[in-house]
Formats: sequence, C-alpha cells, structure tokens
Amino acid sequence: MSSSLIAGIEEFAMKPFFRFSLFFLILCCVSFSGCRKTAEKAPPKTGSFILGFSQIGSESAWRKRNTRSIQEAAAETGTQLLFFNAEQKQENQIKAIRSFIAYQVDVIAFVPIISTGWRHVLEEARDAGIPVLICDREIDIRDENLYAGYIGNNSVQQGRNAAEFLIKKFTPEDTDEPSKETKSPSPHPVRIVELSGTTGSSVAIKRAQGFRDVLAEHKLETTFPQFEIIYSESGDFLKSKGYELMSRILDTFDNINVIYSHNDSMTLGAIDALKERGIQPGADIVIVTIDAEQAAIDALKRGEVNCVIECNPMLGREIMKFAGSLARGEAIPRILFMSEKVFSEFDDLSKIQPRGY
Ligand code: GZL
Repeated sequence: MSSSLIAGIEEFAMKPFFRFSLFFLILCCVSFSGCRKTAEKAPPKTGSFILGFSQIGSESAWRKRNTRSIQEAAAETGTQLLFFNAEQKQENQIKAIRSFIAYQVDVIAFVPIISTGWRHVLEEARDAGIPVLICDREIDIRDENLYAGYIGNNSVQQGRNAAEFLIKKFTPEDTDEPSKETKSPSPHPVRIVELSGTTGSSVAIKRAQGFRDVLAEHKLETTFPQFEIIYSESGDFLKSKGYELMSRILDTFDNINVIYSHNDSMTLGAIDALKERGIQPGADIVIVTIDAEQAAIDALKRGEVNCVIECNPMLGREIMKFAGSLARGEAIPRILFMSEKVFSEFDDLSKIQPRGY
C-alpha cells in the first residue's frame, strides 16, 4: 500500500469522528475478503512493512517528542505507519490494536498506558500471527510470550537516581557518617511529598519503588539524614494536575523539604503553586523531577529545580529496527533500556545540550 495512502489513513484516523468508521471499514474489508490470518504469518516480501502503533496521548512535551521520534523514524525507514492516539484511554488502545489485527498489519507496537488489562487483546494478536512490541511503559502479564520485547527506559533506576541525589544533597560534606550529635543544617527527618504519575502505569509504580528502595537501603546504613515520605498522590503526569495537587498539599502540610515529581509537566505546575505562595522553588523546597524537558533544564539553571533525571523519549529508531526484525520473522532482545543521564546542581550546567522538547 502506498505511503501516501497510509498517510491519508493516518490523517483520516486522527479525526476522532472518523476513527470508528475507519475501524468499521477495516473490519468490513477483512470480513468480506475472507482472508483470515493464520498463526503462521508469512514475513513481508519487500523490505517495507506495515506497523500499527498505539500511542497513549499528548500529555507532556516528553510524550509529543516521543511521538515525533516514532513518526520521523517511520518516514526515514520507509515504514508504513498506522498511528492512533488513544487520548489517555486504555479502551481506545485496545480498539486500535483490534483494528490493526483486522487490517492485518505486519507488526503491532504500543505504549501501555497502564500495566494491566492487555491479555485478551494480546492473545488475539498472537492468534492472528502478529508480533507485538511493548514501548516506553511496561505491562504486567503472566504469559510473557504474548509480546516479543520491550524498548524503553529503566523507571526503577530513575527512581533510584532521584533518591541518590537527595542523599547527597542532605548529607553534610564534612563527614561520611555524621553521628546524631553532628549539627547539620539538614532537617531531620527530611520531609518529602511525591507527585506520582498515572496510577497503575508501570512508570509510576517503578519510579516510586526505586526511590523507596534507595531510601530504605540508606536507612540501614546510616542514621542521618533520615527521609520521610509524608504524602504521595497522582498528578497523572499533567501540568494542570501538578498545580492543583501541589496547591492542596501546601494547604495541608507544613515543613515540606522536598518535592519528588515523576515528570517535568507536574513539576512545572507545582512550581507555579509554590511561587503563588511566595515559596522559592529549589531553595525553600528542594525539587527532583524526571524527564529532562528543556523547561526543566532551564529551571535547573535558574536554581528553581535541584535535580533533573533524564528519561529518553527518542525511541523511534530502535522501534523501527526491532519492528523490522519482527516483520522478517527474526528474534529481538527481550528488553532494551535507553541510555539516560542525571543533571543536578552539582554539575557544570553550561555543558547541557539543547533538549529538543
Ligand atoms: C516515561 C513516560 C512518561 C513521562 C511522562 O517513560 O511514560 O509518560 O515521564 C509521560 O512525561 O507522560
């Protein structure tokens, strides 16, 4: 099928009103064609293949760059891309995957908005002989043979990096193992509020887990400083919810020392809430955030954020490479974690390259 026609379908499919009619149209074509896929799907003859991709939405600058990375890589490699934006709804992702199956794409790839609820649709893809690639977020499923592999970021490590920065930030430099008697400007315990990502998403679960693991390990090793997570709630990775959530937290809690935010969008909203109350972000309250969008790096350079943990959105090239292998019937690695950096007030910030998102 020509790339212009695919582009036309993509354009058509992007209009919510026409989305279901496209899905119905594809179902009709396939049902009348009678050409049901068998489990042993023959790999495509030509180098080009059709990839069905279900993206979760456009909730952050990070997600928009992730989407552009996928679309750019498809264009660069001549991959025919059927792209659906689920607008933050798992049911839209499941519908999209079913339409990819009906359309008999060569490979399906998707970002699972939450980690559960995928078994049935992945069994349908398996029965149709279509390999599935999990991207960016992970799924929690008993039969791991229902997908071919995962490309994305190590969310547990991102949480660990955040906690390791705080330990460095609040441990006085003059001693390695300060006794309790050591006078230190650090509060004791250090009181943390957590702005969590989308409830049930692998990213929120694992960023929380990695963060807590390091603090627990630290507690076993030393008595000072100690850290206490006094409150945690989801802001759904959205700037607006980050603002609302931080406003409520500031009305509820005193003596907050740290904000640990699962993404920069929520952080930017939280900073607005702090400034409205005359609280100096990065100074009165230490802020650690994840994604490394340009706005967060700029805030780091202004001293309004203290640490930015990178989460790499540029998955497109690897997705096209692995999807091409799957389309040819070749095996791929089960897991590919992208490389990621940590940017903090302890670094030479002048060396940070423009982020592009
Ligand atoms: C992380 C990704 C998260 C980003 C957010 O891998 O799934 O989703 O951190 C985005 O900005 O909403």
